[in-house]
Amino acid sequence: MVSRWQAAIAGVVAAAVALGVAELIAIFSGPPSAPLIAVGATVVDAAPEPAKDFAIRLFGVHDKTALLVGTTILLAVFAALIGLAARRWRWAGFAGIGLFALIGVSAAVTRPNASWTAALPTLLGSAAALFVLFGLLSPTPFALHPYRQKYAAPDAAIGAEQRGTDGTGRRGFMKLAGALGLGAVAAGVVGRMISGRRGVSEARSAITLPQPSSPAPAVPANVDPAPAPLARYVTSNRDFYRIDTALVTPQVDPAGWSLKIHGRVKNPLTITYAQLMAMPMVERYVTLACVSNEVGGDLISNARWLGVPVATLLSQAQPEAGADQVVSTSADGWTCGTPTEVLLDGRDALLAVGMNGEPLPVDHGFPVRMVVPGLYGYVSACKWIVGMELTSFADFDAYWIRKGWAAKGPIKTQSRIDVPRGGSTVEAGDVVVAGVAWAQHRGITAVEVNVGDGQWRPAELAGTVGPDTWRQWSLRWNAAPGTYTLQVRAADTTGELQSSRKIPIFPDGAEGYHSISVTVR
Ligand SMILES: Nc1nc2c(c(=O)[nH]1)N[C@H]1C(S)=C(S)[C@@H](COP(=O)(O)O)O[C@H]1N2
Ligand SMILES: [Mo]
Repeated sequence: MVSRWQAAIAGVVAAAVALGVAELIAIFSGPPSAPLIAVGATVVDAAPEPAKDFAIRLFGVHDKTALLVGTTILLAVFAALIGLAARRWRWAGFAGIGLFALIGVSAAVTRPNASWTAALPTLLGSAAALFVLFGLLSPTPFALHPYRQKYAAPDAAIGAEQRGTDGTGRRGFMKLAGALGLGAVAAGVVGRMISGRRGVSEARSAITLPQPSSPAPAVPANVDPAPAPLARYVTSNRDFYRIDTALVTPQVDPAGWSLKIHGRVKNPLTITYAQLMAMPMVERYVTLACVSNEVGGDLISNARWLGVPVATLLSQAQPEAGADQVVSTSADGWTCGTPTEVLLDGRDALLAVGMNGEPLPVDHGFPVRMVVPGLYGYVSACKWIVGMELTSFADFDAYWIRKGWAAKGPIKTQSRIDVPRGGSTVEAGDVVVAGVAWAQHRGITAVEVNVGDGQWRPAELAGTVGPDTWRQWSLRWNAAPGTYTLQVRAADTTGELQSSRKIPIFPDGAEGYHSISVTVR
């Protein structure tokens, strides 16, 4: 019989082979069908709000990586236990691997839009795992293999004390296990690489964006006050914040893309990418913000979007009276619900195909996403959009609403200090305090800064193209040596002053003044 250690290693190697083989099969059946991704995605969707909150607080933007690493470690521990159990009882090996296969297959075939082929990576991976597990656990591992003799030969020379009790040799076992483990990792890496290549980045580069029939307003010269602010008025695609639940970015080919507008409409319709691209396009600057942005946080960015007004399509579909919610569905099954009224009130709500002059980046929703000025992303900014269903708020709760977030998500008036950085030391004298303020679709009218003396001084506002974007502000402060707490607050066109009450992001966005500490020397 192999030793306990060898049995545990056999279990882990079998699991690695299962995942490696699964990644290779997933080249054909699609990355979301790989068991690690399918199970991870199921966990993400099922996680209750407190668990998700905890993970984000602990791992920040690395929460998805943490989930995958955590799942892999758990899997390795269970695999070792299965190896140990199978050493005694053969049936335990079958049962253990069978259980994992069941979990993997159930997760993979129940992902949105999954076909039966989604079961293949797990099934073939598990078959390979059974073969490897029992091969390694046998008294003469893979003895039937014709090349077995080659591995066994050098061992014969190393003396009985170094060999296993069965005479096959510990070294031979480790070599085999190591080779299989390495092979499994290589298979996984190669599988992922090929899947990545088979993505839609080529289809994306082949796209030429149409000219807008209604171009974006010219950006005034004074939107970025000197000295250069920390966040530019227009965020580059590369720097634009990214938030979504996708463990692997959905790869949606524009050639096969269509958008179905259905539900409570008089005239259900389906449009293709070519049809959408042929429609009159408008181009607008809109600042997106995430409801999970903490006071002072950076989950907010501004871009120039090119797209078709949502209202154009809705008016073709003709919503029925009482259909007060439009539920957008992403290719990966994520949903968000937007008030029909907001989409029809004349604001520049777009089905966007372009971002800062380029086709939408894949991470930001290629080929088509929704952008709605004034609403947080979780109720409006559906990426990889494939469907819009007219329904009512009474009848349907979208993804985040089921987890307790507010059904309606208007963006709150907020402001942030970007320079100086909190906790930094600056030279006494003329200090520039600067940052951004936002109140999308209402527009910022004033920003005030308190440099620690209780007085609110008006900051200078930089230019803007309109109410749908954030706005830079700055203040010259004649600072004497000391330590100060700086605070900022903004007012919007409703005349309302930003709320000073400190409240957390859940359930409808944080409130409170951004406050930093600065030392002047
Ligand atoms: N398909 C899909 N679309 C989505 C999300 C998502 O998880 N899946 N997240 C939303 C949220 S919460 C935000 S804040 C914005 C962020 O868009 P960005 O990643 O382009 O900045 O996308 C929205 N659209
Ligand atoms: Mo968000």
